[in-house]
Amino acid sequence: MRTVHTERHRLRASQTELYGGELVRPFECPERVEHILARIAEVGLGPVEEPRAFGLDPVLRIHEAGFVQFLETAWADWRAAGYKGEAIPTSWPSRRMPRMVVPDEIDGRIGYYALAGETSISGGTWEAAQAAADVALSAQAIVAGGTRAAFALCRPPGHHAAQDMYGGYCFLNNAAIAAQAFRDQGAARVAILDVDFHHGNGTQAIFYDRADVLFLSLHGDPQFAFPYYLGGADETGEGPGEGFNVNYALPPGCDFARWSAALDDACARIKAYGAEALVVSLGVDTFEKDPISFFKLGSDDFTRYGARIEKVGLPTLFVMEGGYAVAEVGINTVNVLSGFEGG
Ligand code: OKP
Ligand code: ZN
Repeated sequence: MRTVHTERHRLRASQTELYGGELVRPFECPERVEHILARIAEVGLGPVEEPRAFGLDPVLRIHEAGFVQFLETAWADWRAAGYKGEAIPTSWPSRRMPRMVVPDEIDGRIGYYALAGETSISGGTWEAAQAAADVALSAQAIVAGGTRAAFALCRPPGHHAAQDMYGGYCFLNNAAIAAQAFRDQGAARVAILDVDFHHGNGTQAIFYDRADVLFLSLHGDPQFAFPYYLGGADETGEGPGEGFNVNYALPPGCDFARWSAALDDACARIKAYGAEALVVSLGVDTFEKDPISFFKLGSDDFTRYGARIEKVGLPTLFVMEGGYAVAEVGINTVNVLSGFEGG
């Protein structure tokens, strides 16, 4: 399988994550990608290629222009305000504050666009996020060109980012941007299967009122897991999108038997939908040793489920999302891709 990757992911090098009241080194760190690349080489998965630059047009098919402008200038604006640390919001437009006007001052703007406070913005964040979108679009072009599958080794990840929200380590929704590219190139129906441990709230929000993109997510029940405020099984879409959003909210301790039963149901729905392309939001934080998650998949289970996804029979784009057991992230990620190839 061909992989698309760029060293520019290293520009996302935040030093702080607000965690338990402390500023810790972010779980979403550059080493994650190094482990994946090393494993790709070790097993001989296939070539690793540079992305090309697609510019902002495909990004703006998904994200609001004001939000993109915010991301582009947030770090400079934060520095200009005289702050010494990385950019972290402290105010939000919360439930009883529905004014929904974008403030001018940076503290107001950052809180307006943030969905959570763990994700610091630092120098280079925008450049890396844009590079990750180019990685997704370049791998999408490989699949659209007739290759059965490709791997977009995106970093930072994307599935928590919505039209006008960043957070949960995500800035631009790489999978959504790629899915929209399939649509814009003529695919009538596209499915997005999100197997990251966390609910893909951003992807759900982006496609919630649309029937042309089916979104399915297997994740930790939001009663117990980030992002907490979306991801229930009762969220099925709205308007024309009713019936085209499927959430599998799974309990703490969920093992492969239970998880893969949900996967099989999702795969059957993707087939019945008549999708012409499949985008997989591939997070490997379902692993039993993941430091911030609570599922119990073993490394061999990733191989098994890669083969099951292959059986759906569709042109498939894998887009990297989470996975924080850094030493095993390469093994688990490449197991999914090898399992697909052997499926
Ligand atoms: C990003 B992706 C746990 C806090 C969790 C954010 C997690 C973001 C996950 N105490 N904080 O979906 O892997
Ligand atoms: Zn995750």
